[in-house]
Amino acid sequence: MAFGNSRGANYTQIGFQIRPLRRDETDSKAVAAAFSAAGFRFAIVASRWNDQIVSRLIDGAQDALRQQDADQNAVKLFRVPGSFELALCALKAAESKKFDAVICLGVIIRGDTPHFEYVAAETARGINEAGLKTGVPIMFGVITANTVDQARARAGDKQDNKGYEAAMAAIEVVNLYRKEFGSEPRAAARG
Ligand code: DLZ
Repeated sequence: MAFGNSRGANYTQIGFQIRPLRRDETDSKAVAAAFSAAGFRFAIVASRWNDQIVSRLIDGAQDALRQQDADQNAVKLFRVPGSFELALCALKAAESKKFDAVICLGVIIRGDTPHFEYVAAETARGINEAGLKTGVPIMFGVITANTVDQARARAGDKQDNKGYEAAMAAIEVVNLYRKEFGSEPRAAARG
């Protein structure tokens, strides 16, 4: 997203990173096109564990997609029991060739047992593997936190919402891949 400062310079926010716009990015039409969700199809895969917080991540992701002009009916939501189940559902969504990107959302909160480490590590590994295997971008919108309060703080509004952040990242990469590599990720996965 591009914006100006008091001296009139243009900056862009990519996720949480803010940097000056490159010359080729200063045309506002080009910036808007690079962050347009129009014409792309997205799957959101969300877990039901810690549902109150996950629901806020879903809202954040849907807000971002709407704000960036995703087409009506271009976003499909899948629910799975826990974060451990995100990767396989994301893989199946990616393999279906119906989506340009998959956005995984979950909340894993550290308990008193080592379970957290297993669930968090395997969730991250599985999601990464599903993306690499299919060539479809799969976003990691999973909060891993020590406490419920920490998790809630990452499920706030806009940039403070990991679902919003993951959806913006999805929009950025589908545009990047289409522009730089000529074909949509969905098509690349067919081979
Ligand atoms: C079992 C479990 C635990 C202890 N904690 C979480 C959690 O904090 N967040 C989450 O999304 N899921 C948790 N789960 C459930 C696992 O992800 C998974 O659904 C079950 O182990 C069944 O495979």
